[in-house]
Amino acid sequence: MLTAKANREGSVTDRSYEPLTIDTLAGRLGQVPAVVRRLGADTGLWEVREVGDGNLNLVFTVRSPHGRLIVKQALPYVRLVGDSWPLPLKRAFFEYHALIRQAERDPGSVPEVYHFDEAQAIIVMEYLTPHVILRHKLMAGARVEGLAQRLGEFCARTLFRGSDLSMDTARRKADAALFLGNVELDDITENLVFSDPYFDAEMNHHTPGLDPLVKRLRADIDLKIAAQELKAAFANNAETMLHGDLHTGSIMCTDSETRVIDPEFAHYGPMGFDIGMLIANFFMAYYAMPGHIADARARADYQEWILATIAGIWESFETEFSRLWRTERRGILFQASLFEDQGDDLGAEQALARRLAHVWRDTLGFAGIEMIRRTLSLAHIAENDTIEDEALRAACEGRGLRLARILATGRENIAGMGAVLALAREIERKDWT
Ligand code: SR1
Ligand code: MG
Repeated sequence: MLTAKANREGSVTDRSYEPLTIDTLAGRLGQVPAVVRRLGADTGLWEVREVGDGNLNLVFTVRSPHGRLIVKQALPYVRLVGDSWPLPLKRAFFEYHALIRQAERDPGSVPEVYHFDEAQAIIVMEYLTPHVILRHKLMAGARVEGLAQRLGEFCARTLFRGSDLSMDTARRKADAALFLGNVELDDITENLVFSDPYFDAEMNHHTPGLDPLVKRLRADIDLKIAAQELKAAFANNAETMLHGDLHTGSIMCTDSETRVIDPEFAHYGPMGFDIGMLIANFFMAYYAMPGHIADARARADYQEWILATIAGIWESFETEFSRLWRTERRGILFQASLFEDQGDDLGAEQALARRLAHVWRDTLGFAGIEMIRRTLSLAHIAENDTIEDEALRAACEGRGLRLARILATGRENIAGMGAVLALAREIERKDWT
């Protein structure tokens, strides 16, 4: 049983953990000042809906004539699988701590947190409207203005400002220690992302038409070594606080505004992990388009928009990261005392170029690994899952797997985004059936 704990507003949760329901939510949160301030005290006017469609948690929308908000509550098990897979509630604690850090490091990028109750694993936060999950927009062939720039900036600001390049030793060590506690979610990533796809793991599933390709990938020694080297980087290279699950289901957009949600997998790891996972999900959407846009011309236009978005994310990341390097590098690594303070601006620029090259290689590798796991492991993507024609789905997923293998194993030798996009287009043009 969980014990009572002080929540963020200093009031006390005097009951042991209990999942909320649409019927109990108003009674349970009707006394919480931060909630009442936004919805009003008359809970009879609150309209509660359960809207969670993610893999892990309960998510409610609550509206009243006065306002609206989101209530997210962790369940003690993996929602996608059921209570046979227990999962600790403390992931809400890590999500809360990640959200407040992201809000500080990139203001306006994440929903505002109104209230956190650790014992109940509840986060009450801003209701983003009329935002929808980016993955759904991609399936509908919708464009989002400024998407690439915003996502690149989010990556640069959160990854730079959570790292040794920005933080002092005491803060950096305290944060790394705090997020080290997110053990069970790290364990999910370490297994589902880096290991399960490469053997016949229990929860794996894939489209039957991929059988021959899957067999080849599981016998591919270079690929398995690449996956394990990247797993070592994820587990050992505590470069910064990552979002940890930065796919297109963790992003909400209007036609022109972008926000990032759901950082419960927050983890101190390599910068390229977030960027790689992000662009992997765009590449998979690119290959899934034959299942979503029938008109060849419209499809090709939209696919080019997706590729331009991928290129734009990296470009925006590089630009903003470089700006932060030149203006905010006050942490424990690459101190100005060794470079600019000695008049060695060139040295600082060389070091920056080397850091960016390192992040680029990791980004490509993690992008490949993410595409493979979203096709062969437990958690797939809606863009592919909703393609009913199995042969077509296998063709789309197969193209993604081909690009993925090249990115993961060839990450040291792919010079720039132009080469990656050319490869992506070449694979898309071929009929692999
Ligand atoms: C059991 S959780 C499966 C996946 O869902 C989350 O969104 C993460 O991506 C995780 O790997
Ligand atoms: Mg999530």
